[in-house]
Amino acid sequence: MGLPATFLWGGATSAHQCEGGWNAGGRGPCKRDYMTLDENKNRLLTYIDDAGNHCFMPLGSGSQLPEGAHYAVFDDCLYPDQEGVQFYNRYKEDIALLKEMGFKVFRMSIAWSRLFPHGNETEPNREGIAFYKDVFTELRKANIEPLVTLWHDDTPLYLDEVYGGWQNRKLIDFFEHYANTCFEEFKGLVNYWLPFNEINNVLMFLDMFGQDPSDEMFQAAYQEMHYKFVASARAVVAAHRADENNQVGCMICGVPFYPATCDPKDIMLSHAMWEKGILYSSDVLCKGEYPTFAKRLWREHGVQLDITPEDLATIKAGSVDIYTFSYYMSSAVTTHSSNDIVGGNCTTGVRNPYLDYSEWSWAHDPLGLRYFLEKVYAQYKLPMMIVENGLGAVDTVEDGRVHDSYRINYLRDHIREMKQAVENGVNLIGYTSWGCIDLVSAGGEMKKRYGFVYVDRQEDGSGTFSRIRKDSFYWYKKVIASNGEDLR
Ligand code: P53
Repeated sequence: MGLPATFLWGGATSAHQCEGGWNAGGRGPCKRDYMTLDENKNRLLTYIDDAGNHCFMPLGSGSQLPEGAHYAVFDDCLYPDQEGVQFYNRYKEDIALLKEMGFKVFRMSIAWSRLFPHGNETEPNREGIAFYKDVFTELRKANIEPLVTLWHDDTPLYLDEVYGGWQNRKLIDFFEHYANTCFEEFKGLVNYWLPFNEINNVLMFLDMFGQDPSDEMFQAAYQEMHYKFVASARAVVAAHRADENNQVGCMICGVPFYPATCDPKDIMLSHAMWEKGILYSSDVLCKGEYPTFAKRLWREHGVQLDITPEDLATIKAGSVDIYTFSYYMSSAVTTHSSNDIVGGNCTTGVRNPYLDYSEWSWAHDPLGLRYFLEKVYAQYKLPMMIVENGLGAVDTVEDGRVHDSYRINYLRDHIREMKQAVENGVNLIGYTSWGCIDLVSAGGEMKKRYGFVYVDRQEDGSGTFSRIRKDSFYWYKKVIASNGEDLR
């Protein structure tokens, strides 16, 4: 049967991880601009307190400056996101490379603070609008469809500091105005939109990586997500109003949970993780209503939500058109004690003895992708798109070449299973692998690379930013040209 001829092959990025130009063109700052790494790779924000001391604090959604302090850049620290991989200056060269691979779609995000430096202005920064118009036009010229995320972990700093970020209901209005501006300004250039990246993470990651998260942390997570759900729904309504060709997706971090044993308690635990981590958000975004188990989840942590009848009506009116998600790995969970916890920068759960793990302890599990696709499709029956997938690995340049067979193997295995899911009836419309051009990882590391294109930017901040086609570049080009038939 194979994939439909219209299948959207491509790759994905986010503004703060690739653009750079953090203070160019009138852009306002966001927290990630002040993020540096310590020797243990902990992500820290740098600031000066009211006594003039240089201080550090962990990056987190709740991190708030002490009274009288301000964020500051220190000369002896490195800030990977400030320069990214200089997409801001090199986008023409980059888009030419994507075109050479035959990309049909390119996922990127708009930096909110490039359009609204504080996040709450009435009039957008025209230089920011002009930049994205140029990028979208360049993509269109290359016959590449833009797929645009509006929020990818980069709330304008001002909104975080003055309003307390997504704990504040006012953010919904600011976001709606920002989204509307995008739909109006980029009308005719962009038709695929994702309001929020990995909206479920706030909650799912508390269970996956939180060390004994408190009820207050759950309260904050559920509240933040509720405001984002309403903001997403308003964006969906506005997108459809602005242009009937607009299609809007949810964006779920897709982690399939497996019971680590056949103990019914483990089956129920993995079931509960699906509910809380995946289905809770997916139901709200795709069905337009909170699932029946939501009340139980709130009760578990004594959560009291600020949630109005108008919010629920908005959510109902603004469900998404496409189920979009990222997939990197599965997670095995158990009620039994186990010392074999998976480390790495993000997954807890126990080590799955049937799987191999990457250098960052992420499981290599292509069947998990198929499982996620088939299970979720049966649930929502919406067209689906995989908008992130890939292998973060260390690459070495030898005589100007990068032989990344490990990456080709990972992608090939996942594309095979994705095709199986399509054979099984899943309506899958596209696939964009993550970090198609090397970019700064979410953990702030440069050496964790995903790209088909190598960027000469090193962990210590050295490098020329020049681009090199990796072996996977030529491989992916063939995959696209054959519409996924030639995976050799
Ligand atoms: P990095 C964890 C687990 C799954 C998805 O991640 C995740 C994360 C965050 O670390 O986030 C997405 O760079 C996210 C991207 C991110 C990408 O996965 O840590 O949308 O911004 O870069 C890969 O290897």
